Amino acid sequence: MQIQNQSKRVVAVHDLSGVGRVSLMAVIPILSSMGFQVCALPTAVLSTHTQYQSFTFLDLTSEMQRIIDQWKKYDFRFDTFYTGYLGSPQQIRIVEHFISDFRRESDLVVVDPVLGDNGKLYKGFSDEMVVGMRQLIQKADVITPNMTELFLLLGESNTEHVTDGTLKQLLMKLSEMGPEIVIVTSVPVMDQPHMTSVYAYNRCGGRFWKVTCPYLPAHYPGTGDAFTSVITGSLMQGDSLPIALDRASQFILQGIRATFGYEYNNMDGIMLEKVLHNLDLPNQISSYELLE
Ligand code: PXL
Repeated sequence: MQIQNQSKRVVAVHDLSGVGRVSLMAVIPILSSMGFQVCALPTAVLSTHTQYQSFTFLDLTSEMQRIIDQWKKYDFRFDTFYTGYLGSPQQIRIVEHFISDFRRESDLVVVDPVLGDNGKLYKGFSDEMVVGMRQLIQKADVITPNMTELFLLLGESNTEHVTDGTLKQLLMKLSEMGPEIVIVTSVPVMDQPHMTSVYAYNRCGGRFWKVTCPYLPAHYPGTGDAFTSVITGSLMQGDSLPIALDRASQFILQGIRATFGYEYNNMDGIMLEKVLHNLDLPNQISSYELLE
């Protein structure tokens, strides 16, 4: 028997923004700290993320296909496919083909459908991206939209406050489009402006989960990328869905707390390097709830 004790491999399809701790600059340290080999398929190189006033943007669409073709020659295998910020509808199609071509039945596909936030599409994105993303999530096992992305994917208009009952319906509707697990982040808590929730639905078993965390009044880009990276690592290491939710929510809270006390430009993201070591520890607190 050959002992299979190598690190699991995750291919990360995200942009590389030099400054701001988003996308690959968050994904690589987090998943490496959790003990996985990260293989990067960069979608673009930017000077900073797009929430800075100006930035450079080098589109890598044609290079992506060349990289994939080389990987095919070497017959590389990945245990997990994890996609985030994609630069164009054409890139979405390349990634769809890449996943169809390389994935084996037991592999995990995580799609963070990065489209927008605070009710708006990100700069440079059009409705065509939304249409493309609806296609891509059909291939996913797990998706992690925020509230804005949830409504965009469903083609419904943003509603400020949704009840638990409505949110459950929305999660089930998204899951019917393909993914077995749907996790929605940054859900406001009614009458509690200092709290925020994450809701999740697992179609296998039909259960809904919720984790509620304190909300600090600051916006940091990249928290979505860090959240989904911890979810991905946690599922790769065999954690249950509610444990993965706990782990990811607590990591983000630790990151925000580590950063919030400094006089600081929030555009620089959360200080991941101060909290990465926490990923090695067992879960300290359990806060998940089963939604009845
Ligand atoms: O964190 C999402 C993200 C990823 N990549 C780029 C971004 C953003 C959000 O602003 O601009 C380039």
